[in-house]
Amino acid sequence: MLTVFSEKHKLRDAKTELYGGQLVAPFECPVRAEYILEHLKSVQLGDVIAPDEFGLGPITRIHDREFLNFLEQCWDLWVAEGYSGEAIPTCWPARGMQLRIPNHIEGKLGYYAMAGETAFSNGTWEAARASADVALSAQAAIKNGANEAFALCRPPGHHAASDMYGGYCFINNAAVAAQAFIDQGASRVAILDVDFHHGNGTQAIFYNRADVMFLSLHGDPRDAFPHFLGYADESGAGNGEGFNFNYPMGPNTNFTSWGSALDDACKKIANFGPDALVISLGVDTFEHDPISFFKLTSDDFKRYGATIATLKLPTLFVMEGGYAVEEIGINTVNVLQGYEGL
Ligand code: SP5
Ligand code: ZN
Repeated sequence: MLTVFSEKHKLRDAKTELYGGQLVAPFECPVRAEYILEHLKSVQLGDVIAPDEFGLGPITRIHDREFLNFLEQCWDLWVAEGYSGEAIPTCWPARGMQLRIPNHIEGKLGYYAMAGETAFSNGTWEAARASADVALSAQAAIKNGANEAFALCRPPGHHAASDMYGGYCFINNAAVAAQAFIDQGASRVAILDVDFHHGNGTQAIFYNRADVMFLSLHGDPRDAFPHFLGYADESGAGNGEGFNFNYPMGPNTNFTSWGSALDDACKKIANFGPDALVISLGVDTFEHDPISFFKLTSDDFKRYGATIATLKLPTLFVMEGGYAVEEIGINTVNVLQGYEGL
């Protein structure tokens, strides 16, 4: 399987994450991508190529211009205030307040952020753009005839919506790639999100659309981040009614129940008959993940990769979360090798 990878991911290297009332070293860190790359090279999964540059065009098909301008200017505006730490929002437009975009950076951060754990740091915008280029390059490889490809994206994307960042995500790489398939002539695309966390950004982006089906297996929002989306009764709206499927699951969910949810999701994908499948691939479902509560084993990742392959669809794997860094390489590559039937 072809992998696309950019060294520019290293530019996303925040020093802080707000966790448990303290500023800690971020769970979403550069070594994650390095360990995945190292492991897929060691098993000779296939060629590893650098991405092409696609510019902002395909990104603006998903994200608002003003939001992208904010991401581009965020660090400079923050530094101009004279702050010495990283940019973390402290004030949000909560119930009953105005949804107008403030001038001041503190207000802009609150307006555009969906969560406060994600600190905006120098280099974040450049890394996020390169991450989208990685997804678009892997998508292009499939458009040009490859049956499958792995976009080793970092930072991840599935929590980012058209005008919202957070949950370690800035640009929704999977959504940008799915839209690229549509813009190049695909009639239907399915996005299957197997990250531990609900893909709230991806769901929101396609919620009113019938051409992109979204399915997500995740920790129940009553118990898990992002807490405010991902319930089972969110089925789509307008034209998109019946094209959104959520499978929330509780603490200690193992492969028996998780695999049943996957089987059900795969049936829905097969009935939908998409031209391409995008997998939002997070391996934070792992039993030893430090911030999640599912109990998948390293072998389970291989098993579900094989299940995804039974759909026999052109398949783009887009890297999302996974924070047990010692095992992130084996777990990620197990999905890809399971898909390849190894
Ligand atoms: C892409 C992705 O996986 N983003 C996840 C962002 C989660 N950030 C918030 C984590 C809050 C964790 N609280 C867990 C308590 C465990 N003791
Ligand atoms: Zn996650």
